[in-house]
Amino acid sequence: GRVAIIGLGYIGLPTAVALATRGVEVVGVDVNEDTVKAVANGQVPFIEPDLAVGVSGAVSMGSLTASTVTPEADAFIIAVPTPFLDNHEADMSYVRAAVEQIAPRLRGGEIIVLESTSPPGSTENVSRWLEELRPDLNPAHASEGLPDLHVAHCPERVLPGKIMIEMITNDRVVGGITQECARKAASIYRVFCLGEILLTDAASAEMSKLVENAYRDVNIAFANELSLISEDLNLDVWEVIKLANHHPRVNVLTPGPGVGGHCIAVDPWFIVGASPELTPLIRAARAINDSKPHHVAEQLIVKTARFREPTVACLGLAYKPNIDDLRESPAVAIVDEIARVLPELDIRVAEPFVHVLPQSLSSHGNVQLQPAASAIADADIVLLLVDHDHFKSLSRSRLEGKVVYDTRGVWR
Ligand code: SAJ
Repeated sequence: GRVAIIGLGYIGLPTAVALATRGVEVVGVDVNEDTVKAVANGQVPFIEPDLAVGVSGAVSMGSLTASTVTPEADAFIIAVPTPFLDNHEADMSYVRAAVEQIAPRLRGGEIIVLESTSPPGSTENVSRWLEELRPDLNPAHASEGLPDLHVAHCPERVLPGKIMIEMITNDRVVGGITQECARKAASIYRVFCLGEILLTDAASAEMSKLVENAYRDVNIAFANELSLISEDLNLDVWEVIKLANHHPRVNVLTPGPGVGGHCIAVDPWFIVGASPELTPLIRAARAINDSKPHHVAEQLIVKTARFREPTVACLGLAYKPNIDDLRESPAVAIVDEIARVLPELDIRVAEPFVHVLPQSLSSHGNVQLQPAASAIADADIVLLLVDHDHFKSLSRSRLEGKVVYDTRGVWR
């Protein structure tokens, strides 16, 4: 059968490749014409290891095509963004728009999977929307006697930077509006998933995904709080954590300049939104991780006081190592704050994965992009923000005589 994947981003496109390279006819759908054009030509509009070769292979095999129009299909996978709004609620408008595109194509019998990370109750909402838009069909809990639709949630859980591997090897949770929906939806993932496929109800699937990212957020917050305590007590947090982690039941994560990306800093809020009175720990973790970039900027600003006309090298802008993704990156927020507070400061930014500064930084007159080696050579202060391999491989002798602020513990 044919699978239509709505949304050709970091999740939709790799999923399209995973299916298409195994012989499934896949139509990738996106509202962005440039994205559709790129994919139709076998190209990838963003960097993710091994994805480009997969897309060009699947397109030349003829199993992957791209369109701005949702076609008829046997299964639909919704992989559109669910960003959060200022009030920390999820913006479900892209999901709603996808459902409106899908509804007129349905004949009965189709599988509709929501992959986008969504607040509790969202899959149920999708099935209600379908019920509203197509009263002639039965999205699994309407009146009997109508042709069935099979609605399920299968949250993505791949790690950016390792998507193509984790897409195949990770276990998958598939939660259906009914058990039959879960079973049907699982059949799509069996095509490429070598991990276990765990069948459950839609609400448990939604919550399990949010719990995974909240778990990580809380644990990173613990590490970040330890870094603040260690600074206060004049201890090396990396040494403390390394020692503690020798205990067989302790595994403290790594402190850093803050938590970026579009998942870990967002998803915990969906749990808070669902149970506002019962989430003090999850909120505290969010607050600690969100305050870390400001703390780093403040500390850096203190360090500049001992120089007359200091130059600062800021290494890294991405939200984590070895990827080009700047979304919600603490590094960008930190450089922005420093440049704003000290407009006279000479700031050199090195980011091997980008060729132009993001608008939020280029709008400051005092920030320029430079290769790492020369940025360091010109600098009085070196601020390491991202643990890219590229920076780890730089010779330590370059740092001699400079004030070093290493937020990732790379040079300790
Ligand atoms: N970070 C730390 N210390 C750590 C680990 C991470 O400061 O010990 C920071 C990173 O530098 C980064 C942020 O946290 O700024 C998030 O990075 P990440 O690698 O932990 O996670 P993401 O956002 O790239 O991907 C997560 C993954 N979730 C989990 O590991 C539980 C991924 O599997 C999910 O699919 C993804 O969210 C998603 O899309 O939800």
